Amino acid sequence: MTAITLVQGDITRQTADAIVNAANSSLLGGGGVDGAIHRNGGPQILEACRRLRASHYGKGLPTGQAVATTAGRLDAQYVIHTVGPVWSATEDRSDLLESCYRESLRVAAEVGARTVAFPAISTGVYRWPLDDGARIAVRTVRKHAVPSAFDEIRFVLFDARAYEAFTSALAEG
Ligand code: AR6
Repeated sequence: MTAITLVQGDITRQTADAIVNAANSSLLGGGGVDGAIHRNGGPQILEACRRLRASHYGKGLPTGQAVATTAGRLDAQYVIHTVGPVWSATEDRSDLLESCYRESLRVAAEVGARTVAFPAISTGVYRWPLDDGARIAVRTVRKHAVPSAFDEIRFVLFDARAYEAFTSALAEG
């Protein structure tokens, strides 16, 4: 069985096999989770991202996809970078947000990460409404976390509001 757990705090302080980054297509850093991961994980992560840009991802990582690098100084083996969609009031981009969770889990299983920490992708700079983002996250992880592949999928929520949104989404069953 895979446990789905919730923690309030800074994702860069977590111990896990893989920590998921809410990145942007450039893979070269930004604010929010991305900024904290590069700041606290150190320059090895950026070096690995630059190599990815010079090889497989010349045009950047497309929205909804995921890729793993070293976790540098973080207490993890891997950072899995994924690019969430920017919220749109006129276009339903839910499939892309779902894809972020699904593809991150696929990459995690590929590298053998059994404990994976996720932030609430797209709910910060990209302005996705928290309750809806939480529902999509929980639903997608429930659907795609293969029980034999994962021990724990942990959502790490920065503040009380996000923690409550994920608590409700989990309770909705
Ligand atoms: N630990 C856990 N959660 C955090 C942390 C942290 N250290 N910092 C922020 N959050 P965001 P996005 C929460 O903006 O919306 C970057 O510039 C935050 O409160 O990190 O996918 C990238 O480079 C929110 O609930 O990611 C992209 O350009 C959630 O994490 C863009 O932002 C996600 O907020 C991606 O935007």
